Amino acid sequence: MAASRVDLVLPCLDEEQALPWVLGRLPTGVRAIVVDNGCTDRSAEIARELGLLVVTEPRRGFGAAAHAGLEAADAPLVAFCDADASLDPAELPRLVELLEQGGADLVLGRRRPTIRTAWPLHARLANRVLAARMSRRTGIRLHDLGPLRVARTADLLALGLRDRRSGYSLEMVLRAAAAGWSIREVDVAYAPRMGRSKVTGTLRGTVTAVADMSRIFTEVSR
Ligand SMILES: Nc1nc2c(ncn2[C@@H]2O[C@H](COP(=O)(O)OP(=O)(O)OP(=O)(O)O)[C@@H](O)[C@H]2O)c(=O)[nH]1
Ligand SMILES: [Mg+2]
Repeated sequence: MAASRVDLVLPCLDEEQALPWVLGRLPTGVRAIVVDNGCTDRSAEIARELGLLVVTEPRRGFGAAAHAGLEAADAPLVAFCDADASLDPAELPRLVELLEQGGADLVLGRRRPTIRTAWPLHARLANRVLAARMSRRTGIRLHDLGPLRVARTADLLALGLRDRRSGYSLEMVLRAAAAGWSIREVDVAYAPRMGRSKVTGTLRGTVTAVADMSRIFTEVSR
């Protein structure tokens, strides 16, 4: 990959335990944009000490953080990755290659758990139901929501994503498909997160995610 072809958005809510590993895994040509979503730990300091770009987004929510990162991106391609060390940024070049050479417009990392405990059963089942619904809606066979993903920055901004909570990733897939984008999947490793779980490991996180995603299916027209 050429220098700084990809800006990698890392939405971050108290990930000081995971961040050093994640930031040590950046491939050449990838610039990290750490979005501080109201961290009360040392996440933002860790990123600043490494000389990285830190964007502050005080409005809570995965979508608010991810979108603030997208708006700060200026490389031709933008990628997203959880900052909890469950996904490995070193796998990004394969996604980028498929986008650039395979004619895809959005490449999603299909999570393949490294060990059983990486992906709790209820979360895996919920994701399977979600993937089936996404496939039916988009007409594209999809297996995973794909939190590690890459697309063209300008095109993504033009999609006009509106969700600022847990529906953001789904809205991106549905609006991309509705705009006629080619969406492809690549297998990526999924390891147990470092630090405290916020979504799949908590009742509140799971309920919010299900509610937000159901709303997105209703709101985004075919
Ligand atoms: N859940 C959540 N995550 C946020 C928020 N803002 C930023 N993030 C970051 O978004 C990424 C994804 O969130 P995770 O908490 O890993 O969500 P998940 O992978 O669905 O579930 P767990 O890993 O089980 O918590 C992480 O890097 C978070 O730090 C927010 O308001 N809520
Ligand atoms: Mg996670």
